[in-house]
Amino acid sequence: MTAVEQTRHLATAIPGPNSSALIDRKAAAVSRGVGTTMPVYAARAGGGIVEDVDGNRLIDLGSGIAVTTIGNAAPRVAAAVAAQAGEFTHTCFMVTPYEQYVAVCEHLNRLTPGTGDKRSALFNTGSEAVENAIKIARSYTRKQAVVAFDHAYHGRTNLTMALTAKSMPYKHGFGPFAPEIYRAPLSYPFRDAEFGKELATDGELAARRAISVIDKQVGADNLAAVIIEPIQGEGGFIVPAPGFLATLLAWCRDNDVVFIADEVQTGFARTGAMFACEHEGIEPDLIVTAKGIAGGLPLSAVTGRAEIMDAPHVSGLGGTYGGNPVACAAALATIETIEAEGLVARAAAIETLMKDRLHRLQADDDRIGDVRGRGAMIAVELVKSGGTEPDAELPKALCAAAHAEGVIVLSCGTYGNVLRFLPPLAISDDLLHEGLDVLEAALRHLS
Ligand code: PLZ
Repeated sequence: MTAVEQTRHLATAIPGPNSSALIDRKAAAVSRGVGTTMPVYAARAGGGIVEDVDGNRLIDLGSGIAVTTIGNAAPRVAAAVAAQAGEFTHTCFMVTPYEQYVAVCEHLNRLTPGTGDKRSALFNTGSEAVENAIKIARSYTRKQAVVAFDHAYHGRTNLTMALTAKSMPYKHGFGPFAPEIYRAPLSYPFRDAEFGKELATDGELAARRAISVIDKQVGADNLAAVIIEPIQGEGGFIVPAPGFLATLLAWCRDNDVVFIADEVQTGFARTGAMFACEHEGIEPDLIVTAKGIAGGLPLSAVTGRAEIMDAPHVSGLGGTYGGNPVACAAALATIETIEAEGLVARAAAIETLMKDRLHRLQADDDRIGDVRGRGAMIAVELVKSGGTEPDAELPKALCAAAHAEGVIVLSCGTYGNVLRFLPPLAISDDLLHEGLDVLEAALRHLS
Protein backbone atom coordinates (compact mmCIF):
# COMPACT_ATOMS: atom_id res chain seq x y z
CA MET A 1 0.00 0.00 0.00
CA THR A 2 1.31 3.45 -0.86
CA ALA A 3 1.34 6.13 1.82
CA VAL A 4 -1.44 8.73 1.76
CA GLU A 5 -0.20 11.93 0.13
CA GLN A 6 0.40 14.54 2.81
CA THR A 7 -1.43 17.47 1.21
CA ARG A 8 -4.89 18.95 1.61
CA HIS A 9 -6.78 18.49 -1.65
CA LEU A 10 -10.39 19.10 -2.63
CA ALA A 11 -11.34 16.95 -5.62
CA THR A 12 -15.07 17.61 -5.23
CA ALA A 13 -17.39 19.76 -3.13
CA ILE A 14 -17.73 18.40 0.44
CA PRO A 15 -19.46 15.98 0.53
CA GLY A 16 -18.71 14.51 -2.91
CA PRO A 17 -21.06 12.15 -4.78
CA ASN A 18 -19.72 8.92 -3.24
CA SER A 19 -20.03 10.28 0.32
CA SER A 20 -23.50 11.62 -0.50
CA ALA A 21 -24.63 8.18 -1.63
CA LEU A 22 -23.28 6.69 1.63
CA ILE A 23 -25.05 9.37 3.67
CA ASP A 24 -28.32 8.20 2.10
CA ARG A 25 -27.50 4.52 2.73
CA LYS A 26 -26.64 5.33 6.34
CA ALA A 27 -29.96 7.10 6.89
CA ALA A 28 -31.78 3.99 5.65
CA ALA A 29 -29.66 1.41 7.51
CA VAL A 30 -28.11 2.90 10.65
CA SER A 31 -29.94 4.01 13.78
CA ARG A 32 -30.53 7.75 13.84
CA GLY A 33 -29.08 7.71 17.37
CA VAL A 34 -25.59 7.24 15.95
CA GLY A 35 -24.59 10.69 14.73
CA THR A 36 -21.60 11.72 12.60
CA THR A 37 -19.53 14.92 12.75
CA MET A 38 -18.13 14.96 9.23
CA PRO A 39 -20.21 14.69 6.05
CA VAL A 40 -17.55 12.55 4.32
CA TYR A 41 -16.79 8.84 4.41
CA ALA A 42 -13.20 7.73 4.97
CA ALA A 43 -11.26 5.57 2.52
CA ARG A 44 -7.68 5.79 3.81
CA ALA A 45 -5.72 7.74 6.41
CA GLY A 46 -2.17 8.29 7.58
CA GLY A 47 0.17 11.00 8.85
CA GLY A 48 -1.94 14.12 9.17
CA ILE A 49 -4.43 13.31 6.39
CA VAL A 50 -7.76 11.47 6.04
CA GLU A 51 -8.68 10.69 2.42
CA ASP A 52 -12.38 10.27 1.63
CA VAL A 53 -14.21 8.06 -0.86
CA ASP A 54 -14.25 10.89 -3.43
CA GLY A 55 -10.50 11.43 -3.33
CA ASN A 56 -10.65 14.53 -1.09
CA ARG A 57 -7.73 14.77 1.32
CA LEU A 58 -8.57 16.41 4.65
CA ILE A 59 -6.22 17.70 7.33
CA ASP A 60 -6.84 15.66 10.47
CA LEU A 61 -7.09 17.77 13.63
CA GLY A 62 -9.18 15.17 15.46
CA SER A 63 -7.37 11.78 15.40
CA GLY A 64 -10.74 10.01 15.59
CA ILE A 65 -11.26 11.71 18.98
CA ALA A 66 -7.72 11.36 20.35
CA VAL A 67 -7.22 7.74 19.28
CA THR A 68 -4.74 7.63 16.39
CA THR A 69 -2.20 9.64 18.36
CA ILE A 70 0.80 7.99 16.67
CA GLY A 71 -0.83 8.38 13.24
CA ASN A 72 -3.43 6.36 11.36
CA ALA A 73 -2.47 2.95 10.00
CA ALA A 74 0.91 3.61 11.65
CA PRO A 75 3.44 1.26 10.00
CA ARG A 76 4.40 -0.70 13.14
CA VAL A 77 0.74 -1.10 14.13
CA ALA A 78 -0.38 -2.18 10.66
CA ALA A 79 2.40 -4.79 10.52
CA ALA A 80 1.79 -6.08 14.06
CA VAL A 81 -1.95 -6.40 13.47
CA ALA A 82 -1.46 -8.30 10.20
CA ALA A 83 1.07 -10.64 11.79
CA GLN A 84 -1.06 -11.36 14.85
CA ALA A 85 -4.21 -11.85 12.76
CA GLY A 86 -2.32 -14.51 10.83
CA GLU A 87 -1.39 -16.40 14.02
CA PHE A 88 -4.64 -16.28 15.98
CA THR A 89 -7.35 -13.65 16.39
CA HIS A 90 -8.91 -14.81 19.65
CA THR A 91 -8.73 -17.56 22.21
CA CYS A 92 -10.17 -15.59 25.16
CA PHE A 93 -7.62 -14.68 27.82
CA MET A 94 -9.88 -16.26 30.46
CA VAL A 95 -9.73 -19.60 28.60
CA THR A 96 -6.36 -19.99 26.90
CA PRO A 97 -4.22 -16.99 27.88
CA TYR A 98 -1.44 -15.55 25.72
CA GLU A 99 1.76 -13.58 26.25
CA GLN A 100 0.71 -10.38 24.46
CA TYR A 101 -1.83 -9.55 27.19
CA VAL A 102 0.76 -9.98 29.92
CA ALA A 103 3.29 -7.91 27.97
CA VAL A 104 0.83 -4.99 27.61
CA CYS A 105 0.19 -5.09 31.36
CA GLU A 106 3.94 -5.09 32.07
CA HIS A 107 4.35 -1.98 29.90
CA LEU A 108 1.40 -0.23 31.57
CA ASN A 109 2.81 -0.97 35.02
CA ARG A 110 6.16 0.43 33.90
CA LEU A 111 4.87 3.53 32.09
CA THR A 112 2.17 4.83 34.45
CA PRO A 113 3.13 7.26 37.23
CA GLY A 114 4.22 5.63 40.50
CA THR A 115 7.12 3.32 41.23
CA GLY A 116 5.41 0.86 43.61
CA ASP A 117 4.18 -2.64 42.79
CA LYS A 118 1.40 -2.41 40.18
CA ARG A 119 -1.07 -4.63 38.32
CA SER A 120 -3.25 -4.07 35.24
CA ALA A 121 -6.36 -5.58 33.67
CA LEU A 122 -7.46 -5.16 30.05
CA PHE A 123 -10.86 -4.40 28.55
CA ASN A 124 -12.25 -3.08 25.24
CA THR A 125 -13.56 0.47 25.62
CA GLY A 126 -12.94 3.46 27.83
CA SER A 127 -16.39 3.12 29.39
CA GLU A 128 -15.81 -0.54 30.20
CA ALA A 129 -12.49 0.22 31.87
CA VAL A 130 -14.05 3.03 33.92
CA GLU A 131 -16.77 0.63 35.09
CA ASN A 132 -14.12 -1.88 36.11
CA ALA A 133 -12.09 0.73 37.97
CA ILE A 134 -15.22 1.46 40.05
CA LYS A 135 -15.79 -2.25 40.66
CA ILE A 136 -12.19 -2.62 41.85
CA ALA A 137 -12.41 0.44 44.13
CA ARG A 138 -15.65 -0.81 45.68
CA SER A 139 -14.20 -4.26 46.19
CA TYR A 140 -11.08 -2.82 47.85
CA THR A 141 -12.75 -0.26 50.12
CA ARG A 142 -16.00 -2.21 50.76
CA LYS A 143 -17.73 1.15 50.29
CA GLN A 144 -20.15 2.19 47.54
CA ALA A 145 -20.35 5.91 46.80
CA VAL A 146 -18.44 7.47 43.91
CA VAL A 147 -17.76 11.15 43.31
CA ALA A 148 -17.38 12.61 39.82
CA PHE A 149 -17.05 16.26 38.84
CA ASP A 150 -18.94 18.98 37.03
CA HIS A 151 -18.27 18.82 33.26
CA ALA A 152 -17.01 15.22 33.55
CA TYR A 153 -17.21 12.71 30.72
CA HIS A 154 -16.66 9.04 31.50
CA GLY A 155 -18.75 7.17 28.92
CA ARG A 156 -22.17 6.08 27.66
CA THR A 157 -22.86 2.79 29.49
CA ASN A 158 -25.26 2.92 32.42
CA LEU A 159 -22.75 3.46 35.22
CA THR A 160 -20.62 5.81 33.13
CA MET A 161 -23.66 7.82 31.99
CA ALA A 162 -24.29 8.43 35.68
CA LEU A 163 -20.69 9.65 36.04
CA THR A 164 -20.93 11.85 32.94
CA ALA A 165 -22.24 15.35 33.68
CA LYS A 166 -23.86 16.55 30.46
CA SER A 167 -27.45 15.52 29.77
CA MET A 168 -27.82 16.23 26.04
CA PRO A 169 -26.86 14.18 24.08
CA TYR A 170 -25.35 11.61 26.43
CA LYS A 171 -28.05 10.94 29.04
CA HIS A 172 -31.27 12.59 27.89
CA GLY A 173 -34.12 10.07 28.04
CA PHE A 174 -31.84 7.15 28.96
CA GLY A 175 -32.34 6.99 32.74
CA PRO A 176 -32.70 5.75 35.40
CA PHE A 177 -29.00 5.98 36.13
CA ALA A 178 -26.84 4.00 38.55
CA PRO A 179 -27.24 5.04 42.20
CA GLU A 180 -24.59 6.26 44.66
CA ILE A 181 -22.97 8.69 42.22
CA TYR A 182 -22.37 12.26 43.52
CA ARG A 183 -21.04 15.35 41.80
CA ALA A 184 -18.52 17.87 43.11
CA PRO A 185 -17.45 21.27 41.74
CA LEU A 186 -14.40 21.29 39.47
CA SER A 187 -11.56 23.76 39.16
CA TYR A 188 -12.35 25.59 35.89
CA PRO A 189 -9.97 28.57 35.89
CA PHE A 190 -11.57 30.51 33.01
CA ARG A 191 -15.07 30.35 34.57
CA ASP A 192 -13.98 30.39 38.23
CA ALA A 193 -12.45 33.82 37.55
CA GLU A 194 -16.00 35.20 37.82
CA PHE A 195 -15.84 34.23 41.50
CA GLY A 196 -12.53 35.94 42.15
CA LYS A 197 -8.93 35.66 41.01
CA GLU A 198 -7.99 33.44 43.94
CA LEU A 199 -10.33 30.61 43.07
CA ALA A 200 -9.17 30.70 39.45
CA THR A 201 -5.48 30.43 40.27
CA ASP A 202 -5.37 28.59 43.57
CA GLY A 203 -6.09 24.91 42.96
CA GLU A 204 -5.93 24.11 46.64
CA LEU A 205 -8.76 26.55 47.33
CA ALA A 206 -10.86 25.05 44.53
CA ALA A 207 -10.12 21.56 45.91
CA ARG A 208 -11.21 22.60 49.39
CA ARG A 209 -14.53 23.78 47.90
CA ALA A 210 -14.98 20.32 46.33
CA ILE A 211 -13.88 18.46 49.46
CA SER A 212 -16.38 20.39 51.56
CA VAL A 213 -19.20 19.30 49.22
CA ILE A 214 -17.96 15.69 49.30
CA ASP A 215 -17.60 15.70 53.06
CA LYS A 216 -21.03 17.16 53.74
CA GLN A 217 -23.07 15.47 50.98
CA VAL A 218 -21.44 12.02 50.85
CA GLY A 219 -19.06 11.47 53.74
CA ALA A 220 -15.70 9.74 53.44
CA ASP A 221 -17.01 6.69 55.33
CA ASN A 222 -19.38 5.97 52.44
CA LEU A 223 -17.04 6.95 49.63
CA ALA A 224 -15.25 4.26 47.58
CA ALA A 225 -13.71 6.44 44.88
CA VAL A 226 -13.18 9.86 43.41
CA ILE A 227 -12.86 9.76 39.62
CA ILE A 228 -11.52 12.66 37.57
CA GLU A 229 -10.01 13.42 34.17
CA PRO A 230 -6.69 15.24 34.80
CA ILE A 231 -7.67 17.47 31.87
CA GLN A 232 -11.34 17.22 31.10
CA GLY A 233 -11.91 16.17 27.51
CA GLU A 234 -15.50 16.30 26.28
CA GLY A 235 -16.23 18.85 29.03
CA GLY A 236 -14.06 21.45 27.28
CA PHE A 237 -10.33 20.66 27.67
CA ILE A 238 -10.39 22.15 31.14
CA VAL A 239 -6.99 22.24 32.86
CA PRO A 240 -7.55 22.59 36.61
CA ALA A 241 -5.61 25.22 38.58
CA PRO A 242 -2.25 23.96 39.91
CA GLY A 243 -2.64 22.06 43.17
CA PHE A 244 -6.26 21.03 42.59
CA LEU A 245 -5.54 17.39 41.79
CA ALA A 246 -2.77 17.02 44.36
CA THR A 247 -4.99 18.37 47.15
CA LEU A 248 -7.83 16.04 46.19
CA LEU A 249 -5.47 13.07 46.05
CA ALA A 250 -4.03 13.87 49.48
CA TRP A 251 -7.54 14.03 50.93
CA CYS A 252 -8.38 10.66 49.33
CA ARG A 253 -5.25 9.06 50.83
CA ASP A 254 -6.16 10.38 54.29
CA ASN A 255 -9.69 9.03 54.02
CA ASP A 256 -9.32 5.55 52.51
CA VAL A 257 -10.84 6.71 49.21
CA VAL A 258 -9.48 5.37 45.91
CA PHE A 259 -8.34 8.18 43.57
CA ILE A 260 -9.02 7.19 39.95
CA ALA A 261 -7.52 9.21 37.08
CA ASP A 262 -9.48 8.79 33.85
CA GLU A 263 -6.71 9.23 31.27
CA VAL A 264 -8.75 7.76 28.43
CA GLN A 265 -8.40 10.97 26.39
CA THR A 266 -5.22 12.44 27.92
CA GLY A 267 -3.07 9.31 28.01
CA PHE A 268 -0.29 7.95 25.82
CA ALA A 269 1.82 10.98 24.92
CA ARG A 270 -1.17 13.15 23.97
CA THR A 271 -0.43 15.98 26.44
CA GLY A 272 3.35 16.15 26.12
CA ALA A 273 3.87 13.60 28.87
CA MET A 274 3.11 9.90 28.73
CA PHE A 275 0.22 10.63 31.14
CA ALA A 276 -1.30 14.00 32.05
CA CYS A 277 -0.99 13.25 35.79
CA GLU A 278 2.77 13.68 35.40
CA HIS A 279 2.27 17.42 34.78
CA GLU A 280 0.68 17.66 38.24
CA GLY A 281 3.27 15.43 39.91
CA ILE A 282 0.58 13.05 41.19
CA GLU A 283 0.48 9.27 41.38
CA PRO A 284 -3.16 8.15 41.24
CA ASP A 285 -4.25 4.90 42.90
CA LEU A 286 -5.86 3.71 39.68
CA ILE A 287 -5.44 5.00 36.15
CA VAL A 288 -7.83 4.25 33.31
CA THR A 289 -6.52 4.21 29.74
CA ALA A 290 -7.98 3.53 26.27
CA LYS A 291 -8.06 5.46 22.96
CA GLY A 292 -4.37 6.21 22.20
CA ILE A 293 -3.21 2.93 23.74
CA ALA A 294 -3.55 0.80 20.61
CA GLY A 295 -3.40 2.99 17.49
CA GLY A 296 -7.11 2.61 16.74
CA LEU A 297 -7.86 -0.92 17.84
CA PRO A 298 -10.33 -1.30 20.70
CA LEU A 299 -8.38 -1.80 23.90
CA SER A 300 -8.58 -0.27 27.36
CA ALA A 301 -7.02 -0.86 30.74
CA VAL A 302 -7.08 -0.24 34.45
CA THR A 303 -3.66 0.03 36.08
CA GLY A 304 -2.87 0.69 39.71
CA ARG A 305 -1.44 -0.20 43.06
CA ALA A 306 -1.20 -3.97 43.42
CA GLU A 307 -3.11 -4.16 46.71
CA ILE A 308 -6.08 -2.35 45.17
CA MET A 309 -5.97 -4.13 41.80
CA ASP A 310 -5.78 -7.52 43.55
CA ALA A 311 -8.79 -6.85 45.80
CA PRO A 312 -11.46 -8.45 43.56
CA HIS A 313 -11.92 -12.22 43.98
CA VAL A 314 -10.51 -14.59 41.33
CA SER A 315 -12.67 -14.37 38.17
CA GLY A 316 -14.43 -11.24 39.47
CA LEU A 317 -13.05 -9.32 36.47
CA GLY A 318 -13.15 -10.29 32.81
CA GLY A 319 -15.14 -10.29 29.59
CA THR A 320 -15.00 -12.31 26.38
CA TYR A 321 -12.86 -9.91 24.37
CA GLY A 322 -10.90 -7.97 27.00
CA GLY A 323 -7.26 -7.74 25.90
CA ASN A 324 -7.92 -9.24 22.47
CA PRO A 325 -4.59 -10.48 21.00
CA VAL A 326 -4.80 -8.34 17.85
CA ALA A 327 -5.52 -5.24 19.95
CA CYS A 328 -2.64 -6.17 22.29
CA ALA A 329 -0.26 -6.56 19.33
CA ALA A 330 -1.34 -3.07 18.22
CA ALA A 331 -0.73 -1.69 21.72
CA LEU A 332 2.77 -3.16 21.88
CA ALA A 333 3.54 -1.61 18.47
CA THR A 334 2.05 1.71 19.60
CA ILE A 335 4.20 1.86 22.73
CA GLU A 336 7.27 0.94 20.69
CA THR A 337 6.44 3.74 18.22
CA ILE A 338 5.96 6.37 20.94
CA GLU A 339 9.29 5.49 22.51
CA ALA A 340 11.28 4.97 19.29
CA GLU A 341 10.04 8.19 17.66
CA GLY A 342 10.17 10.42 20.73
CA LEU A 343 6.49 11.30 20.38
CA VAL A 344 6.13 12.73 23.89
CA ALA A 345 8.49 15.51 22.84
CA ARG A 346 6.61 15.89 19.55
CA ALA A 347 3.38 16.55 21.47
CA ALA A 348 5.15 19.26 23.48
CA ALA A 349 6.41 20.88 20.25
CA ILE A 350 2.87 20.87 18.83
CA GLU A 351 1.69 22.69 21.97
CA THR A 352 4.24 25.45 21.41
CA LEU A 353 3.32 25.84 17.73
CA MET A 354 -0.43 25.87 18.32
CA LYS A 355 -0.52 28.05 21.42
CA ASP A 356 1.77 30.58 19.79
CA ARG A 357 -0.60 30.96 16.85
CA LEU A 358 -3.80 30.82 18.90
CA HIS A 359 -2.56 33.38 21.43
CA ARG A 360 -1.72 35.75 18.59
CA LEU A 361 -5.20 35.18 17.17
CA GLN A 362 -6.72 35.84 20.60
CA ALA A 363 -4.83 39.12 20.92
CA ASP A 364 -6.94 40.70 18.17
CA ASP A 365 -10.16 38.72 18.49
CA ASP A 366 -12.13 39.13 21.72
CA ARG A 367 -14.41 36.22 20.84
CA ILE A 368 -11.58 33.92 21.92
CA GLY A 369 -12.06 33.94 25.68
CA ASP A 370 -9.45 31.34 26.54
CA VAL A 371 -6.67 29.32 24.91
CA ARG A 372 -5.74 26.26 26.93
CA GLY A 373 -4.66 22.63 27.01
CA ARG A 374 -1.42 20.70 26.93
CA GLY A 375 0.59 19.00 24.19
CA ALA A 376 -1.53 18.04 21.21
CA MET A 377 -4.73 18.57 23.23
CA ILE A 378 -5.41 22.28 22.74
CA ALA A 379 -8.66 24.25 22.73
CA VAL A 380 -10.11 27.71 22.39
CA GLU A 381 -13.21 28.69 24.35
CA LEU A 382 -15.42 31.00 22.31
CA VAL A 383 -17.50 33.70 23.94
CA LYS A 384 -19.71 36.63 23.01
CA SER A 385 -17.37 39.52 22.15
CA GLY A 386 -15.32 40.69 25.07
CA GLY A 387 -17.27 38.90 27.83
CA THR A 388 -17.49 35.35 29.16
CA GLU A 389 -20.96 34.38 27.92
CA PRO A 390 -20.53 31.13 25.97
CA ASP A 391 -21.09 31.32 22.22
CA ALA A 392 -22.16 27.91 20.94
CA GLU A 393 -23.10 29.13 17.46
CA LEU A 394 -19.63 30.30 16.47
CA PRO A 395 -17.90 26.90 16.86
CA LYS A 396 -20.71 25.29 14.85
CA ALA A 397 -20.21 27.77 12.03
CA LEU A 398 -16.41 27.49 12.27
CA CYS A 399 -16.48 23.69 12.17
CA ALA A 400 -18.84 23.70 9.18
CA ALA A 401 -16.60 26.17 7.33
CA ALA A 402 -13.45 24.14 8.15
CA HIS A 403 -15.09 20.90 7.07
CA ALA A 404 -16.10 22.42 3.74
CA GLU A 405 -12.47 23.52 3.24
CA GLY A 406 -11.06 20.07 4.03
CA VAL A 407 -10.09 20.38 7.69
CA ILE A 408 -11.40 17.93 10.30
CA VAL A 409 -11.99 19.80 13.55
CA LEU A 410 -14.24 19.05 16.51
CA SER A 411 -16.08 21.03 19.15
CA CYS A 412 -16.74 20.10 22.77
CA GLY A 413 -17.63 21.66 26.13
CA THR A 414 -20.61 21.69 28.44
CA TYR A 415 -21.81 24.85 26.65
CA GLY A 416 -20.79 23.54 23.21
CA ASN A 417 -18.57 26.60 22.79
CA VAL A 418 -15.11 25.03 22.73
CA LEU A 419 -13.17 24.30 19.55
CA ARG A 420 -10.69 21.51 20.23
CA PHE A 421 -7.59 20.32 18.42
CA LEU A 422 -6.34 16.75 18.73
CA PRO A 423 -3.94 16.33 15.82
CA PRO A 424 -2.08 13.08 15.35
CA LEU A 425 1.54 13.44 16.46
CA ALA A 426 2.52 12.20 12.99
CA ILE A 427 1.22 15.41 11.38
CA SER A 428 3.75 17.80 9.81
CA ASP A 429 4.15 21.39 10.99
CA ASP A 430 3.13 22.53 7.51
CA LEU A 431 -0.21 20.75 7.69
CA LEU A 432 -0.83 22.06 11.20
CA HIS A 433 -0.19 25.62 10.04
CA GLU A 434 -2.40 25.12 6.99
CA GLY A 435 -5.23 23.78 9.16
CA LEU A 436 -4.94 26.81 11.43
CA ASP A 437 -4.79 29.13 8.40
CA VAL A 438 -8.14 27.74 7.25
CA LEU A 439 -9.66 28.29 10.70
CA GLU A 440 -8.23 31.77 11.00
CA ALA A 441 -9.72 32.75 7.64
CA ALA A 442 -13.09 31.25 8.65
CA LEU A 443 -13.02 33.17 11.94
CA ARG A 444 -12.34 36.46 10.10
CA HIS A 445 -15.08 35.69 7.61
CA LEU A 446 -17.58 35.10 10.43
CA SER A 447 -16.95 38.42 12.17
N1 PLZ B 1 -13.41 8.73 29.53
C1 PLZ B 1 -12.15 10.84 29.46
O1 PLZ B 1 -12.92 10.93 26.73
C2 PLZ B 1 -14.48 8.92 25.40
C3 PLZ B 1 -16.57 10.05 23.47
C4 PLZ B 1 -17.20 10.31 22.18
P1 PLZ B 1 -15.25 4.94 25.14
N2 PLZ B 1 -14.54 10.20 24.78
C5 PLZ B 1 -15.10 10.30 23.47
C6 PLZ B 1 -18.67 10.03 22.24
O2 PLZ B 1 -19.43 10.96 21.95
O3 PLZ B 1 -19.05 8.89 22.54
C7 PLZ B 1 -14.09 8.85 26.84
C8 PLZ B 1 -13.31 9.87 27.45
C9 PLZ B 1 -12.99 9.77 28.81
C10 PLZ B 1 -14.13 7.75 28.98
C11 PLZ B 1 -14.49 7.77 27.65
C12 PLZ B 1 -15.29 6.63 27.11
O4 PLZ B 1 -14.53 5.87 26.21
O5 PLZ B 1 -14.12 4.16 24.54
O6 PLZ B 1 -15.95 5.86 24.17
O7 PLZ B 1 -16.20 4.07 25.88
